[in-house]
Amino acid sequence: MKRALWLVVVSALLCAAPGAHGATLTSFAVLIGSAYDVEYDGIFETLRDVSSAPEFSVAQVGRVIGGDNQAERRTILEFPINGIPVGAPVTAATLSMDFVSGSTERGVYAAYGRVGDGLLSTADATATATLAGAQPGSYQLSIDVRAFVEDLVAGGASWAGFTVVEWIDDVNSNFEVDFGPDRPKLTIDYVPEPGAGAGGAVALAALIASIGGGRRNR
Ligand SMILES: [Ca+2]
Ligand SMILES: [Ca+2]
Repeated sequence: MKRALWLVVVSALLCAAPGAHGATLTSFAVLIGSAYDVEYDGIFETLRDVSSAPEFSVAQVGRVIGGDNQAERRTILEFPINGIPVGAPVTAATLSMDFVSGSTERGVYAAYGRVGDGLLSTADATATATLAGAQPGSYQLSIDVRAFVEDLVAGGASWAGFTVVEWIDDVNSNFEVDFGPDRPKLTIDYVPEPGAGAGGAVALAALIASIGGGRRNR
């Protein structure tokens, strides 16, 4: 769990990137899991938590029919977004994943959104009521999830949850879960409200001071 805490701190620090009129939060996935439905019966009975995977590791998403490795695999991601003031307008939000192997040039990837809770569960795998965005397969997946994230921010959510599904049979793809820049991430551009923005900056400065970091603003 040390690494998870570290990611929370890094995610918070990275939010200090104000543009001319807005700010950007880059939140790396703190929680990453793969849920498995071996019998294709819609019940995801197995959950693999790869949030603290080694230096370089991969997780899978996809649906394999036949062969020795059958299962439908769905990816569960949760990102902390509590650095954004409640109700701030969101001008852009992108869910990024870096695929390293598989059938990513054939599939279509759908990201279903949900309010996160800071926990991985098999129930997250079937939380597909809200389609946040979709994109044809690519090794560099960048799904536009702006409208969904704006709703989350309006509702004061602390975590953004996504369940990623590959929409084609007989494929499976591996994406990177490394603790580097290619870890799944959620990038959010938002406009701080006049009051809330200042409060956020003060809170961030307090956080930096509390960990003895001291980053200098130019
Ligand atoms: Ca099953
Ligand atoms: Ca969850």
